[in-house]
Amino acid sequence: MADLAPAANASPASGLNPRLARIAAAFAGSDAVGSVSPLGHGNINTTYLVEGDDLEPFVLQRLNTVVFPQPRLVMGNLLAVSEHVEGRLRQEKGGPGPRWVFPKVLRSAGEEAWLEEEGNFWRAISFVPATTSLDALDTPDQAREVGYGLGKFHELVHDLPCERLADTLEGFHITPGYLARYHAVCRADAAAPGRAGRDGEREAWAHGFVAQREGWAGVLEEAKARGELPLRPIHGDPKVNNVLLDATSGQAVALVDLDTVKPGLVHYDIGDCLRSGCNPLGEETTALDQVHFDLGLCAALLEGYGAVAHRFLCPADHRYLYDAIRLLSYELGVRFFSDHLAGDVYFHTQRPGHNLDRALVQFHLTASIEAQEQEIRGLLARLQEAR
Ligand code: GN1
Ligand code: MG
Repeated sequence: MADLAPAANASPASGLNPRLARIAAAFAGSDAVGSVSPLGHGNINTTYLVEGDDLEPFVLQRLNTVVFPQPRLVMGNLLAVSEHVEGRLRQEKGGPGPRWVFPKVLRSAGEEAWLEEEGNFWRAISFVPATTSLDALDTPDQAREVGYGLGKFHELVHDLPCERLADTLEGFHITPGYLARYHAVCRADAAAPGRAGRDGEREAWAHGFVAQREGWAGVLEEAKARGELPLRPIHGDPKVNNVLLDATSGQAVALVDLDTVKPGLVHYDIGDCLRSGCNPLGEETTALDQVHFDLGLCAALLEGYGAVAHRFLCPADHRYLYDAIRLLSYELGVRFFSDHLAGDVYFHTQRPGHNLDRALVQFHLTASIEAQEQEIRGLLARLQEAR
């Protein structure tokens, strides 16, 4: 992916990159910007934390407009969801339940919710202080909180009509579409010369893994087409490090990374959260033989989710939850593998073969989910009974 903005570390001795400082200042009102430092390690957008002596810290992000070709619509969705959730949170205020924060969109000097500069699209949102985020979970308490966080988010948005949200990322989580792209990439790849990071043996294994499951991969889209599963507002990317946990109590307080909020199936979110939360080695590991889906974390995550989910899940939703967990892991594997074969054009990578490594992690995780199907179905049955 072309990355045209200067890197944050290309800064002068003062430590402040002048261009980033100028862009950050547009969202900082009259307060001086002290520092702009890289935040997190997303695979798509570029994110910074902006701080200053008198400044409320905020998150500055350059949206990847190759992935999100209509960034104004992304902001439209974010504003619609935040208005809805703010209303819901105002009603709840003073009521029971733990603290919950919805990050606020900041206005630029031009009073817009974004800044367009030299072909780049920038926006800023409030920073949620005194929180941590984890790339992988290792205790049931953490998993329960992550599950609760996703459930809380779904509960807050489920009554926002989908018509108020645009489809900002066509084809997102439509597994048959990713498979069609995989086949197109395979055809082009067959004619392309070798590149660094290629590994014939591991690629052949991955091709076989994809092929064996293709017949089943339309399961959620078919249920959606039959009218069994309704569209609802979803987060789109609720992997564990997008759930912020209070630094002291460990309780979930916010979901961040809201660019993928749009109409979809809650199954995409539930599957994505579980494939991420129940993989204790995390999606960047290279210890493939140790990759596994952890049932203890799964039980706790579903327990946290179930504490709120009974307010909006319907019986048909429950029928497809096992498939969702298996599918989202498989789908992400197909996406990483296709990107590897296409020459790493979508996900940011740090080394040749990085996307192949990531794909194999997801395929090993899928195999571990399949090997534990009965146990996972047992845990899902408990979720259905939860009240
Ligand atoms: C991407 O950029 P990031 O890390 O928030 C991707 C998700 C994947 C994730 C895997 C818009 O999210 O779908 O699950 O990488 N986002 C998009 O780490 O494609
Ligand atoms: Mg994301």
